[in-house]
Amino acid sequence: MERTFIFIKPGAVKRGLVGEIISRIERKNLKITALKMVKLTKREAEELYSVHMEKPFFNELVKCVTSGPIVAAIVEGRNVVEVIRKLIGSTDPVKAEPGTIRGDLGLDLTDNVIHASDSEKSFRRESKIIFPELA
Ligand code: 3AN
Repeated sequence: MERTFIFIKPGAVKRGLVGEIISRIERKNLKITALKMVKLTKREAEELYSVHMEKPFFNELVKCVTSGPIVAAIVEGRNVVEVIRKLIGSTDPVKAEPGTIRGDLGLDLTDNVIHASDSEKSFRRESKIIFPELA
């Protein structure tokens, strides 16, 4: 069965949205197969977002995701990479459709509620940073 990696960003954890977000994922009939609350180190955050290293928002992004604990999960289900990306909505919560996680729960572009891998290759790379014991 296909798997993907997600993490709930520090702002959403602080706002008490973990239950709401996990519940939306479960209600879609996707399965949470691993779950962890951690505070990312600067190095882990830089590795996680290494594809954005040259972007002007890179430092702000690393600062944001290391500002407090995140809740990371591995999620399993049919076409889960695509399904989760649809559930979470567009990168900018202002543009994300109502009904999506970012559309309903977010407003900030950097602290945009949740991250989800955009491919199986990204899933393998990203998940082993947080769940090395499962690699
Ligand atoms: P997504 O998370 O929807 O796959 P990416 O991979 O393009 O989006 O960007 C990774 C993260 O970088 C986003 N989740 C967001 O937090 C941040 N980000 C993307 N674009 C911008 C931007 N223009 N300004 C600030 N932060 C951004």
